[in-house]
Amino acid sequence: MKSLATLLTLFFLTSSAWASSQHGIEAHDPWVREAPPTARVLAAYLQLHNHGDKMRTLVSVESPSFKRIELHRSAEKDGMATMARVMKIMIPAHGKVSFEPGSLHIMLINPLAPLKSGDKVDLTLHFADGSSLNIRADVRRGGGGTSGMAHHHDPDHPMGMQKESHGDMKKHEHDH
Ligand SMILES: [Cu+2]
Repeated sequence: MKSLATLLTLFFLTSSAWASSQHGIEAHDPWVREAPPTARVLAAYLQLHNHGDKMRTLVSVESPSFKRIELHRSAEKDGMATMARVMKIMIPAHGKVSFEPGSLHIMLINPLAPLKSGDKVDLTLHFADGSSLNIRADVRRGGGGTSGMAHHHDPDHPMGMQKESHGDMKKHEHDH
């Protein structure tokens, strides 16, 4: 009887540890911020941990739920919210990178169907070495309600996404 309990415990331990470690990159808490049903862009956030001995470079993200996906970084400059496209993101060996509101985010452009809290979004992260990582993000309400910063709009989605141009950060879109 005791051994059965041990076996069960082992089973649960292994099945939860099995979750998302692949190629040394682990994705923590992937989520997509809920937006009004008419929104043309949404933002996804997560933390990427690199458990490997080599630096890894995230170069693109794909999803069956969106037409196009870009990597973006938001910043505040002289009180103005700015956003720039980033062509690659390095995750140092044994390091991590956080995608979070007001900073790095995965910009999901042109949803094929409206998404609401509780929905799931499948994302495939592609790395420079040709490997990829499949993750599933939860759609949920953003904000978190901390601190006195009550934003009435999402700082990561000003309108007119298509028009933004950031000559200096932008390289060719097809560099393979
Ligand atoms: Cu963006």
